[in-house]
Amino acid sequence: MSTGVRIVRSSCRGCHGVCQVLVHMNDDKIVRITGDPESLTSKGFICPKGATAAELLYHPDRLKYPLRRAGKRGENRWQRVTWEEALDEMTSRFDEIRRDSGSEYLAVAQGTGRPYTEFTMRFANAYGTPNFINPGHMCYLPRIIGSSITLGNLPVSDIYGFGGKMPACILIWGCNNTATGASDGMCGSMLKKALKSADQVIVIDPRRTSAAAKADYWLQIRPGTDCALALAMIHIIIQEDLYDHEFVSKYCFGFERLAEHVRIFTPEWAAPITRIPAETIRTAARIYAKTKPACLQWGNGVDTTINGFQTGRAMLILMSITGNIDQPGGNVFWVSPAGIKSKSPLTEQNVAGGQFLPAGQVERVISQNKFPFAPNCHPPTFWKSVISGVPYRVRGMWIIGSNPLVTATQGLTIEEALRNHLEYTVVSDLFMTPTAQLADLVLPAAHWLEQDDVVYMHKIWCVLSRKKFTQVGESRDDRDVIFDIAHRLGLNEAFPWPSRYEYLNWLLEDLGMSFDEFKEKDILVGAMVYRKFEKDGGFHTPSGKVELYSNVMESRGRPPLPVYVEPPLSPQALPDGYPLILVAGSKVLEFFHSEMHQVEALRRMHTAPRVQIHPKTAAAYNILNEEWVILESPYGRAKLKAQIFDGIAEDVVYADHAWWYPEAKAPEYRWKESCVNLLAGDRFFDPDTGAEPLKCLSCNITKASADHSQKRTRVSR
Ligand SMILES: Nc1nc2c(c(=O)[nH]1)N[C@H]1C(S)=C(S)[C@@H](COP(=O)(O)OP(=O)(O)OC[C@H]3O[C@@H](n4cnc5c(=O)[nH]c(N)nc54)[C@H](O)[C@@H]3O)O[C@H]1N2
Ligand SMILES: Nc1nc2c(c(=O)[nH]1)N[C@H]1C(S)=C(S)[C@@H](COP(=O)(O)OP(=O)(O)OC[C@H]3O[C@@H](n4cnc5c(=O)[nH]c(N)nc54)[C@H](O)[C@@H]3O)O[C@H]1N2
Ligand code: SF4
Ligand SMILES: [Mo]
Repeated sequence: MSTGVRIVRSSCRGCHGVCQVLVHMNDDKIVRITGDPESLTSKGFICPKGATAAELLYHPDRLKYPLRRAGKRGENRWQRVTWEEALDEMTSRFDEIRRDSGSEYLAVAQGTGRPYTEFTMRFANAYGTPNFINPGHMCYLPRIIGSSITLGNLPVSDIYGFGGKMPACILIWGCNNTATGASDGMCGSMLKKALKSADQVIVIDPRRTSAAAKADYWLQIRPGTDCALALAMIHIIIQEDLYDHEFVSKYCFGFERLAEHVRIFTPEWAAPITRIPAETIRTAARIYAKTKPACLQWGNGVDTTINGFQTGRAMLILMSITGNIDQPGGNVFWVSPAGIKSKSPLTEQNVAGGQFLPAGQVERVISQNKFPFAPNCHPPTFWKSVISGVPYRVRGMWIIGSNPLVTATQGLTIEEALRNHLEYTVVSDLFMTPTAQLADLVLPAAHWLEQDDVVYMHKIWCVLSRKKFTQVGESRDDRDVIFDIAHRLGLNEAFPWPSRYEYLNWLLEDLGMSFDEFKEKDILVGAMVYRKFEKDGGFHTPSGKVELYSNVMESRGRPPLPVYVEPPLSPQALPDGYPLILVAGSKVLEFFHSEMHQVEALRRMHTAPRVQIHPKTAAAYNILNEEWVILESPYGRAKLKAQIFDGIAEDVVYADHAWWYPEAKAPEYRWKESCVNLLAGDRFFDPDTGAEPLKCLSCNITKASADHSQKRTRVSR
């Protein structure tokens, strides 16, 4: 039946998603996707990933049906099977593992937060395995957990003006979402608008990002030293009496101890560590404290250092002592729409505040984890244990939406674990990837244009609709597959709904609305209230106050006040031969980590993995713009294309992460060629969260044409 030309609203999931989009259809075919000018969340913005989503959806290489391994593992020989056969096989293998070895012998892994997140953890817990793996330890979770123990909730930049005020000062710290599209539920284009109306903009980034180029102050920090900067700013704000006395005395816990703690952390102390002049640190601290309201927009640059967790805590202290918490134009706690149920019911809110884990899992996981605040297994440690068999060798694994060979560190260890040690691996993905190639069963997952959904994953003030427009092959929503497997394994208590359709209706039932009715509304908005702590009896922390001095940290024998630790993999700490500081990957506009490299339009915009290098350094190393070079660390190497860029310090280079070549020959797709994560070590982790210091490694750089495998160029500084 012809349905003709029509335009339907939905919400994009090209990244973590927040933009409402218009999907232009001609009969059953999606012909174009554009921004929705009437959207409250994104006001018409769309980035290239959103605009080209149909190219990914209809890409000829999409997985279209379940595939069972036919040859040896990793040989790229596959046999098409029906969903029924695939589900039967998984059920019997998962059941056998549970029965013969115990449920901890199955691991469940997911990639970054995606629609499946609500059920992956639930499935792991219902099945009974603590071996739940995801990249959260180095992404967002450190900030969420830090917020949870300090404030009881995650503070977000208030840039929509709901309270009648826009931020007068914006401090962007290790975040680049104005250039990359969106992050952590915030549309970069909306932040850009807020930057225009702010009186003062300060950007703290080792690179001159587009926001830094336009800012009033760009603090070109030495990678990995943010905690020192934050401590010095706290020092100035207290020493110069710029803090909010009323808020501190009424609502903060441990101010005196904080003041005593930061007494020695002067700007003169921080300057040589951070390479930011002491006077600039003073100026930044004064502007941030005096310009009200001020919001601090942090990002993943904060998480991925050896003390990212403490750094986040220091930033929360800055927001708090300046009185910017839950004030219009400051850092606020969004109010979600009333009446919609939590996405993962029958759960308790975990230490990560806002993220929901199934009841019981929190303490159990923590008790097994050497990183006291991480609510998941530590991936590098987990992968090693698969090979060593210590404390036991996990037998099976279900990897949903992750390409860890390329996006995690230790890709070679993961390859070995998948190829030679795990007995049975299932991978759910949209495409064959280097990781999926090592599976025993591969399941075709649904793209966001193939999903009906109630969307409110990141903490945001609204809930959006997402609609299923089409279906390529036999792709299925991950959650439907999790439902099926859970029911087959008898996990009905944790999965009481007959199917995801009933589940979506159940989420909305208290509103008296069905999912079909919700699809017509497209957005539900929460009624924002500010200064909630005045009426709600304070903050959801042990003391009921903002814990500048953290009781939770103290109770776990960890430093209750933030301390700075020197990056352990800096050139200063390593043997000769690796003189450059390596920022190993941040997000880029055109791709989502290892995703979308199949899309020609995006590859035309970003043709190769790039390494940014200062002109003087390039000259010293005799490297030309657009020339292929080899980056090498004590742990590995990668080939990238030089991009001469004067917005980076002379001894710092920045490299794109998560590259592989989907167009290259299977099963490897040349993933080992340009994967900068192979340069990360495996010895240093944030002691609280297990985060890896990806943004402050060290390396050497040489021309790719040099005979590299024979000798390593030694360059003195
Ligand atoms: N060097 C360096 N490394 C990093 C980072 C960095 O900044 N630098 N960032 C880190 C961060 S913050 C994160 S979150 C991780 C991300 O790590 P991952 O989540 O592993 O990365 P992706 O490449 O986004 O996703 C992996 C796969 O999921 C598939 N996929 C996409 N959507 C779906 C879906 O709905 N269902 C299923 N089943 N599959 C889907 C994609 O096709 C892709 O193959 O990487 C981390 N790695
Ligand atoms: N287009 C696109 N959007 C994405 C993603 C994607 O892959 N592509 N991924 C999503 C995910 S999973 C995440 S976690 C978010 C993260 O998005 P963001 O929070 O923006 O994090 P990053 O892009 O990793 O890094 C942000 C900035 O930190 C800077 N930086 C690096 N090292 C340091 C340092 O030591 N100190 C400071 N102050 N800054 C440093 C980098 O130069 C970069 O400009 O983005 C999400 N959005
Ligand atoms: S920023 Fe993210 S949500 Fe917005 S259009 Fe781009 S990919 Fe989609
Ligand atoms: Mo992330």
